[in-house]
Amino acid sequence: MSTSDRLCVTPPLEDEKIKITRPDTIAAGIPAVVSAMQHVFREMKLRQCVSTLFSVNQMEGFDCPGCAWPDPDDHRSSLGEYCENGAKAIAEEATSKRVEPDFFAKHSIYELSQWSDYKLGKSGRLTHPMILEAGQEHYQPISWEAAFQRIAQELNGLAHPDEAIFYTSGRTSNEAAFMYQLFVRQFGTNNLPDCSNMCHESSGTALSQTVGIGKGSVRLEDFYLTDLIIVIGQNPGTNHPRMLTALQKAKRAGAKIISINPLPEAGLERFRNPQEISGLLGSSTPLNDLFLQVTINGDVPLLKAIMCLLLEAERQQAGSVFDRDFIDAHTDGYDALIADLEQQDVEALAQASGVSLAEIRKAVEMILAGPKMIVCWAMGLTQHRNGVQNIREVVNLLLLRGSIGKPGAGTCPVRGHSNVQGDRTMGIWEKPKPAFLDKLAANFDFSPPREHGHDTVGAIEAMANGQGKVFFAMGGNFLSATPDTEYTARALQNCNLTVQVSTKLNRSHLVTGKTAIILPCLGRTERDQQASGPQFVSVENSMGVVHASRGGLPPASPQLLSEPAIIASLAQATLKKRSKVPWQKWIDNYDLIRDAIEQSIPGFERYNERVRNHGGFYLPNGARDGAFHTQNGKANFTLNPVPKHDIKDGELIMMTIRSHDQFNTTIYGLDDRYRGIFNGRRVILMHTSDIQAQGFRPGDYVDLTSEYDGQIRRAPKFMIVKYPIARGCVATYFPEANVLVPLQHYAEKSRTPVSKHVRIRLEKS
Ligand SMILES: Nc1nc2c(c(=O)[nH]1)N[C@H]1C(S)=C(S)[C@@H](COP(=O)(O)OP(=O)(O)OC[C@H]3O[C@@H](n4cnc5c(=O)[nH]c(N)nc54)[C@H](O)[C@@H]3O)O[C@H]1N2
Ligand SMILES: Nc1nc2c(c(=O)[nH]1)N[C@H]1C(S)=C(S)[C@@H](COP(=O)(O)OP(=O)(O)OC[C@H]3O[C@@H](n4cnc5c(=O)[nH]c(N)nc54)[C@H](O)[C@@H]3O)O[C@H]1N2
Ligand SMILES: [Mo]
Repeated sequence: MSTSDRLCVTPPLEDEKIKITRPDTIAAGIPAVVSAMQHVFREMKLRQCVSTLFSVNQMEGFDCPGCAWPDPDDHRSSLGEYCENGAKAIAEEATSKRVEPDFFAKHSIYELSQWSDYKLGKSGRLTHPMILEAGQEHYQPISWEAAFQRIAQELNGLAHPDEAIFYTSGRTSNEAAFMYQLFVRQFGTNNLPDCSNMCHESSGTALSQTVGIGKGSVRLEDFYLTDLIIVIGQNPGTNHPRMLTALQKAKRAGAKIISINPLPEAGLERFRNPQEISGLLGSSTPLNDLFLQVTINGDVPLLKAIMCLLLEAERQQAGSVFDRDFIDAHTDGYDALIADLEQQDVEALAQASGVSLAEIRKAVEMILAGPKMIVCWAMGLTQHRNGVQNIREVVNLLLLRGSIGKPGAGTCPVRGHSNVQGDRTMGIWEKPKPAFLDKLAANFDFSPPREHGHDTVGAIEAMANGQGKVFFAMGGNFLSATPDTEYTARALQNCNLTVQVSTKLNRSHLVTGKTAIILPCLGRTERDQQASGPQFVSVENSMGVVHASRGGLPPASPQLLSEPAIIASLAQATLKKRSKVPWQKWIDNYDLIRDAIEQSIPGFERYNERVRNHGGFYLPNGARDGAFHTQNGKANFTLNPVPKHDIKDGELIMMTIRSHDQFNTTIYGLDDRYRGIFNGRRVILMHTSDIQAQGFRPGDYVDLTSEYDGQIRRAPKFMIVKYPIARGCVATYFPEANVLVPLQHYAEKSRTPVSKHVRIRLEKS
């Protein structure tokens, strides 16, 4: 379906007056504060702004609904542990604008689908449960009770529970996530795809196999003890701005930083800390000591080249480079790795990586300068066909240096959504471990389904071929976040019922199953009042700290229910006497949910007591302590071949990335300040020589096509922007370019879509 049809399934084309300036080389500082304040004051009343911004990420406050970067265990800035993009996330949720029933009476879904994602989001907070009856064009109000009955009826009418799919986005609290997976399993399915499938699934898969835990191993303190931080495939200046403060502190403590990226990202060049007076006055800290401009997906050859050169140095002086004691005592597969490295041709590796051997030698020198190293990464490594291998190669490097399981060293996959890690800990997973299911069976007296469920790709396929009939989403924007938008739209439209638990309007509310329901819920910033008094929820950050989050604002509407309350009501309506869980009691007092979590999941001993401690508590982490809970009890070296790409003449490699003014599919604004792109999003960043070679000029408009398995996908009208990106590589924004990402191409083993590696061609628009 194209944008000219009645229902627009992709972000519509608009007349954008795009302005281009030189990319920034300094992140944050005054412009960040100004930008944050503009967003906040546009959305919120002044009185609320001040108290809300001051309580973000404070010990007694709420967890920032932005990213999952951890808060300092001890000292927290009195300004609020705040950052520009955190402030935007808060303004987005705490907006004073409302989407009430008369909004839907006025605007049909067809009309709304012609609105940009930006305009949809800016309409305000959803206030009432709404239903779109089959064949209708307008949502109408429905009572909560009637909504739960309709969903229950549809679910109970299915031939098999596996015909229902239950998606989760990563903002859901631990309490809501635990209840949700329990309800879904009591209903009878493991169809629990989540945003993690599109995000750090490759990290979880690789780390579980190699070091025995699918999470990172470092704490924030390790940044201040380390010799070297490698930031690879990640753009912290935009996506984890508070990480820049940690990098600055690390540098002041003597660490060096290498960044590896096809783009020179401003956030890694220099940083003005907006929380320091000197930063506001203009003094900036250089962060990067070395920038390696790798080609898209050139990371395996680059890391291999580094290891080959390390091996060379080790050969010159045995024991001086590799940590043999650690390797002998704690690892498996060393000899095979060395044999593999010996087969490699370093020149060819450098060539494949796009980085010169001279630059790679500089990196090797920096690695050799100290024994402790941390590697941080995000979507630049995970969203590739060889995403799992990318991360296993990172682990190989750390293991050779014995740089894990000790202070100042280890793995740091930087998580995306603020509780995506906690949701997985709570059992949101389509492939649950038998031991976890055994616990649920014993504690809640039922037989959980044992067969694995659908992940995100599997869920889209199931809906497309008619096996998935009910789609329920706990948050998120499934249509726009997943690949192959037009195919996914048809899959969703194939369902009998789609239900979205949401705070804000998005395209998934408009492109729906035959019947659609919106259940509006409380956000992080809001007070959650239940029978026993005000409640708090808890979340787990990127470094495995579980802590409380308490909202302080009055709810956006008196109609809103909390996510736990929605799940409890739905579970009661659907399962009736089939469930022995005291759903209502859990809602009256969330401590009882936490007691149930404590009984079911290791690491949550004395949950209610410890979550009330300042700053919360750390979950156990074997890799952090040097204990590798893999099948063989060792940390495992792995062999990861250099990926081969069949790039045809004229094709470019496209990565889909985030602008500075978005949170995934939520568009805060139309600027990408650090990259010097203003007032528009349909741009394609290209190297000047590629622009020339393709016969275009900066400012020209092109249509993008991708061809996979004989099918051509098309995204019209992108403006060419000259940018210092690696040659042969281009960048566009997600979700505008998602139509080009083929559903059937995903990472081996983790099935994460290849959103950072799409072969495309350009045509004059
Ligand atoms: N403000 C804001 N914060 C966010 C989000 C947001 O949208 N907005 N999203 C949240 C979520 S869910 C997530 S997962 C994270 C995402 O955080 P990031 O992973 O930082 O986000 P991306 O924009 O996808 O950027 C990926 C980076 O990888 C680089 N890259 C792409 N391909 C390759 C490659 O092949 N090799 C290497 N070495 N680098 C590559 C890109 O140039 C880019 O700098 O951020 C979270 N925080
Ligand atoms: N091409 C391409 N595609 C990608 C990516 C990419 O880099 N490139 N990145 C992928 C990644 S890393 C991720 S994590 C996914 C993200 O996928 P999702 O998590 O599905 O998408 P979001 O845009 O984060 O979801 C935003 C919606 O969540 C709802 N929401 C916000 N707060 C709350 C809340 O507190 N409760 C509830 N119930 N709802 C809430 C709002 O209605 C909002 O419209 O996208 C993936 N898709
Ligand atoms: Mo993510």
